[in-house]
Amino acid sequence: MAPHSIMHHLLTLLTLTLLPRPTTSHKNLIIDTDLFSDVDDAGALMLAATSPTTSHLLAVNVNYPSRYSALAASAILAHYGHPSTPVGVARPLTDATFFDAWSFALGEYASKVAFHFSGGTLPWGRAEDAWDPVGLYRRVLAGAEGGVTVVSIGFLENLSGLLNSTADEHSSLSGPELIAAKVSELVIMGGEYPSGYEYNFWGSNASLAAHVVNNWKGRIVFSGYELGLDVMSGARLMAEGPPGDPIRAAYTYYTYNTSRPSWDLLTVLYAMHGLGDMFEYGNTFGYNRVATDGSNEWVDDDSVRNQHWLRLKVTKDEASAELDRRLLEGAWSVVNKTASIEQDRASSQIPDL
Ligand SMILES: [Ca+2]
Repeated sequence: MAPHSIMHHLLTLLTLTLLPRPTTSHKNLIIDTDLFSDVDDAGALMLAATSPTTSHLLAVNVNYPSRYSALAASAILAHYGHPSTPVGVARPLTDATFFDAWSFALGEYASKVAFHFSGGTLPWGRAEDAWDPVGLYRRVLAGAEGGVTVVSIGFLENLSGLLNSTADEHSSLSGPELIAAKVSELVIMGGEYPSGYEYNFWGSNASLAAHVVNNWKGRIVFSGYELGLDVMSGARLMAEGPPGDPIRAAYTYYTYNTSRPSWDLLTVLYAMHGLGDMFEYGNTFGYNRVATDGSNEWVDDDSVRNQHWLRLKVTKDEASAELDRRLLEGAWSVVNKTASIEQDRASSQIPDL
């Protein structure tokens, strides 16, 4: 081996050693979702619920007040083996169902998933039993062992309520004190980077989105509109997923067999696994500022080091393929062990004994 190739070999080894490894430790997750007007929330919930070793799904809060959103969240959790994970929902509850009055291309899925896959802590007709989201945050955070990652893939009202909360039966700490003690990272799908005007910040109550982002003291990582827009997923799940799978059904009801952008799936993937091989930070310092109209702008302040926005480190096609693989694997993982073993055999060429 020539000296330069030895050096090349050593550098390769060094590089491999320095690459961030996917974490195998358990992460505590709370997901805050507007499971209603887009189906990527449903896919993201499935990824979190079926992650084999890396997440503890402590609670799901729904920030859109439709009773069907809460019931669908409960149904999805139950289907993927989390029948007792508590669900909170914003009040007052409504009977709203999604109608695509803009493009007429998309269909409603929340009520259908809630009805056909009824289960968990909120079976069909029992949306009123859902937790108050702020109470649920406070109870779960107070009782959590180790840090909790909060993932926001919708509107920010519930988190604004948590920030405003005061001592109660769950904890003697105020909202900000409880966050400082227990939340290790807040991951937000919202905004556009370095600046823009994105739905999750303006679509419900922009001043409350501004309240959360501008006042949160701990670490925040943002997943922007541009990150997931061209990463399409769902087609493989619809084509190759198990017939009785609720997320396959949701994608079919919603998209009519076309892939969707993957904003919430990428956000949950980062929350569970960190940067891994798929993501990098788009900045080294600075912070996000949200205006009261919901627009956002990155402020280049080099004294602030605990806020980042994400960029893809792989191509959009590679990210799509990885999400499709995970959706399919998650869907099949709960059907039966035999199916998984058959898939493993087929993919790894293990001969039948
Ligand atoms: Ca969402």
